[in-house]
Amino acid sequence: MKISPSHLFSERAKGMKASEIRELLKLTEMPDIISFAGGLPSPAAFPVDAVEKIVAELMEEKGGYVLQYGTTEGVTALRKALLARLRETQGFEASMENIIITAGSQQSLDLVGKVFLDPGDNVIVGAPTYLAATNAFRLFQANMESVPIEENGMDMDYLEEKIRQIERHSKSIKFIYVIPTFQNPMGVSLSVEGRKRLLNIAREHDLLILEDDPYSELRYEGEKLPSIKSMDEDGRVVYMGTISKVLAPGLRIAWVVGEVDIINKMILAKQPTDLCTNTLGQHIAAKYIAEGYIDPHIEKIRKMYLEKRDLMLKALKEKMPEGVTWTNPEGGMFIWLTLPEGMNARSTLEKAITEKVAYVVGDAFFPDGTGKNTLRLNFTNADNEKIDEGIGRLAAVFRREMADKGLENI
Ligand code: PMP
Ligand code: G9A
Repeated sequence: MKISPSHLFSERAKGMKASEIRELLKLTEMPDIISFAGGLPSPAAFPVDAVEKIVAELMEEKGGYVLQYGTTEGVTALRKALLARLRETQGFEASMENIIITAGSQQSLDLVGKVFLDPGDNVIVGAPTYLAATNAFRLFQANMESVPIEENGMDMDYLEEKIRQIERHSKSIKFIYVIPTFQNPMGVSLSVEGRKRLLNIAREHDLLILEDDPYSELRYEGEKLPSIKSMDEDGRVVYMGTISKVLAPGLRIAWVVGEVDIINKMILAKQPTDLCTNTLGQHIAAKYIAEGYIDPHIEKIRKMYLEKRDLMLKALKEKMPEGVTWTNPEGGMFIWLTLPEGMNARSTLEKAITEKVAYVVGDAFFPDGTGKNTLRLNFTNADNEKIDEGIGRLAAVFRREMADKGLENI
């Protein structure tokens, strides 16, 4: 007879829950489903030929060296190439001791959790926010306190009040987690004024800001916004970037830039996890950036994704029933839909899946489980010719449900 190990699991393990995105990924890998679910790049956006050439060159030039273990902080050539690029694209200077390479921003979130969070600590996040970030912080038994996200990003008045409220109860807040540009899941961005105010609030209350920035280079229109890190005068911003959305998530390469003491703790936290990030992937990324492949590539995928975004917005406009509203993102990968009050995006998802189209339910992104009538659509992954078809199927599901609930005349 096999043992039942449940009584042996740690308190931490008992609280774990599956990512709704990861669960859906299994389903949406089925070939006949049109998936607007996972935040996946288009497979057509991967630079297969350039990577093939780079790998051949690396083997020729460096041989087994690129297959060896590396340091925990990451390959020197990649850290140098990234620092130069961050200076150019994000407007901040940092030194080699300020950067660590991680196995994806997901690992960066986990390491931040390991380094900063004790059970019962409070973390301030958006409502909604990236669900795998809150899952990562919850693993350290932290408590999520949420602040509404609006058209211009996090509501700063609400944030100030929320912090005061928590401090009145003498509770510890460790950091504010934000995705300031083309936020996941809503696609909205925090305004310049909002960024300045966020920094002032963090300064006043002596909090860290965790700036998660996978999407800022995927801008299709509008004015570029400064990174919060570029305005940080006292080292309270921990900046996280990744190549997942602009090059390839399969390489699992990302970085954290922050004060030396923070980076050193993250190095220590990473050692027991995986010793180092995959060396070959780091060398590929380093060459891809240092040899100038990256900019023309991003230019190319911006055009590709702009077209996809516009196809989805057009289809939504043409097909969605009255009463359904959505965001109009200037970049990134997501459009956020709000169904009429009284609708439940979880029950419509079941119906959508029978119609072979998928999205991620909105309530999964709300730390308190609200947002039942919301959902997230990814527009970068599906083939262009499938976007219109998929939105048509979704619109039919919503229209039927609204009729069943007597909500069609909103
Ligand atoms: N943060 C945000 C906001 C994301 O959207 C994602 C991926 N969807 C990640 C972190 C993780 O990215 P990766 O681990 O691929 O770098
Ligand atoms: O595949 C993943 O889990 C990454 C995608 C994230 C997202 O859909 O936001």
